[in-house]
Order: sequence, then structure tokens, then C-alpha cells
Amino acid sequence: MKAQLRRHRIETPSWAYGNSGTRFKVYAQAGVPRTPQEKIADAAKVHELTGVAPSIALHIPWDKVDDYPALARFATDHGIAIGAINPNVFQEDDYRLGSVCNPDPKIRRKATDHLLECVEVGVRTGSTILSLWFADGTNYPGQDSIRARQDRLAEALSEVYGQLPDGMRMLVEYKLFEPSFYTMDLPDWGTSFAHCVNLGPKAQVLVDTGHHAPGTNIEFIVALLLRAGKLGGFHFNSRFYADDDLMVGAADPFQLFRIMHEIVAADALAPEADVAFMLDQCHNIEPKVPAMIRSVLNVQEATAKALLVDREVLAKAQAEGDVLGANAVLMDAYNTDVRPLLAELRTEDGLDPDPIGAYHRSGYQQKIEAERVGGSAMGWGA
Ligand code: RM4
Ligand code: MN
Ligand code: MN
Repeated sequence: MKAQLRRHRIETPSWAYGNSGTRFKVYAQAGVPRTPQEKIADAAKVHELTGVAPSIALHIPWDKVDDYPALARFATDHGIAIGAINPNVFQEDDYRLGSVCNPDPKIRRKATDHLLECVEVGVRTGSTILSLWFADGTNYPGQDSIRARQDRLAEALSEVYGQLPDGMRMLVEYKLFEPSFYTMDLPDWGTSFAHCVNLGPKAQVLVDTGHHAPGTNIEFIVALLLRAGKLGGFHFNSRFYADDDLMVGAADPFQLFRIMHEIVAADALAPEADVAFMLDQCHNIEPKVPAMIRSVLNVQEATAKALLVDREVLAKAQAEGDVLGANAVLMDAYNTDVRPLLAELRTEDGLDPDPIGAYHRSGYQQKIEAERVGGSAMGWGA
């Protein structure tokens, strides 16, 4: 079990280290990164203290630099790697009616070119994942043809798919609503799945836990995609209402456990299974680096509990139709306090058993607050 926990990998997102907020207010925090390099330094700190977060996802152009190989070397020098590359085709006036689904072919061309540029960024940073999310959709019935928009989406995805180098895969994220309110062009796992099946083996579905209708059984989707070999990865976060992007495991740690139980049951935890465990969060009011450490620990705790499920006893209870017995096996694992075990694991690996306490004692927060003055803090749109 400890060996499996040691090999578990959780990726943190560059954008979570920058300032963020709601459409009402972005609160500035002291010590926030001003450059992609400073975001990488923060992600490296999270990895140094947790031991399980060795990569950082980039968002282009928020993390645009002139020299990507140098950025990748900077990350390596700090003990981490560049993870998924996330294109941004949602923050320009041109995209008012969509990006790759826009009725205007010139705008579709521009959006697709940006996706291709991000493939290139992936090549130059050593990334193996192109992670796609589209804000495309419509607000009013009749605004555009639902079917024509699917055709345009398929065309753009297939052009980009054709340019993926060996070893790079394309993850296609879906979202129920927002920013479009009548239709999203990729609203659910089924739509992403259908496109990925048509594209081929290098295209897989990305499940963002915040992107479903309330009450959706996400672990069912996970089990189904795993069975089809189409679960590319996650964007973990917590939601109470919509796409809240709160710390994963904060709102519903039991749901996170149920998801990780499906992962473990399908033997998909190890890096070779190619399920990317990524976080997609915004820390609007809480300090960012410790919030990220908390999030990584929450995933790790849910995983440890999932690994504790006695699979033999569970299989026996299931085969015998022992409903209560089978449920009790899961609940026993979930109700186990795994924190002492994880503390022991860290101590054995030369880490502080308490990563959040270690962060506060490290002086890193004081250091970044003192050093990162002048320049402009990065955040949404920067
Ligand atoms: C979207 C989606 C994407 C993320 C953007 C910032 O709602 O979750 O994954 O990159 O937000
Ligand atoms: Mn996401
Ligand atoms: Mn989201």
C-alpha cells in the first residue's frame, strides 16, 4: 500500500498560484507570483513538502514565455516537470460566438492555430498532455445550429489530433453550463466520449469534478470511462453549487473517496495507467500555497482510504448478494483515519510528517511576500 501511495502523482495548476476571484472581485494577495517561473517555484514548494506533486500544468497565454525549453529546464532545476498544456480560446473578443465552433471560419482558424501552437509548446516543454476546454456554446434557442457546431468541433479536433506527436495525448474536457447558458458544445461526458472515440486512441475524456449537474454520480462516469479505456484524467476540485473550484475534498470528501475507489478497483492508480490526477482550483480568499498543499493531502488521504478497501471481502460479499456487508467494507475503509499512516510514510521518506505545519515553519510565505514586490501579480487573464 505504501508503495502505491509513493508512486501516486498529483499535478497542480499554475493558475491556482495567481490571484483569482469571482466576477465581483479579485482579491490581491501578498507574495503572489509575477512570472511563470515564480508559479513554478510555488509548485515546487508544494512538491518538496508533499512528495507527490512533481508537475505543474500551464495555461497558454497566461504562462507564455519566449523560451519554453528554458522554462522546462527551470522546472527541472526546481525538482518538477511541466505537465498538461491548457490552451486558452475563451478570453478574446473574437470568441464571443465561440472558438472552434464559431460560425466565422476565420475565427475557427485562429482558434485551431492556437491549439496547434499549444501542441508545439508541449513538444518544447516535454509535456505529454494537451488539455482542451472550450467555452463554446450558445445562449439562446435558434442562435446557431447545434449540429453544425458539432461538425465544426469535430473538424478542429481532428486537425489537432493529426498533429499530435508520438507520446502526446489530447484530453477533452466537458462542462454542463457556463459561460454559455442554453447549450455548451461539450456539455457532458457522452459528448466528449463520442468525439474521442471518433478521433482515436490518443484522445481521452477529462473529468472536471466541478462540471456536472448537482447529484450526478461522478464515480459511475469514472468507472464507465475506465472500462472503455477513455479516462484521460481529472481536474479535481470541490463544488457546492456550480463550478466553484474550491479545494478538492473540502465539500465532499466521501465523493472523492468513491472516485478513488473506482480508480483503485480498475488498477488505474499507477502512472503507467495514464490517468492524470490534476487539480483545477482557484484560491480566492485563502492563502494559495498552503491551500494547494491541503488539496494534495486531501487527494492522498482519499486514495489511502480507497487502498484500504478489503477487495477480497468486498468481492465475496458482492457475489453472495450481501448488500449490507459489501457496503460495510467500503465504509470501514472510509472511516479509517489514514493520517498517522501518511505521516509515517513521509517520515520514512525524509519528509516532514506535517506538510502544512512545515510550510508555515519554512519561512517561504514571508520570503515570497518580501521578495515579490514591484511588477504586477499574475492572475486571471495574465
Ligand atoms: C474552466 C475549465 C478549464 C479551466 C478554465 C480556467 O471552467 O475548468 O479546465 O482551464 O476554467
Ligand atoms: Mn477544468
Ligand atoms: Mn471549471
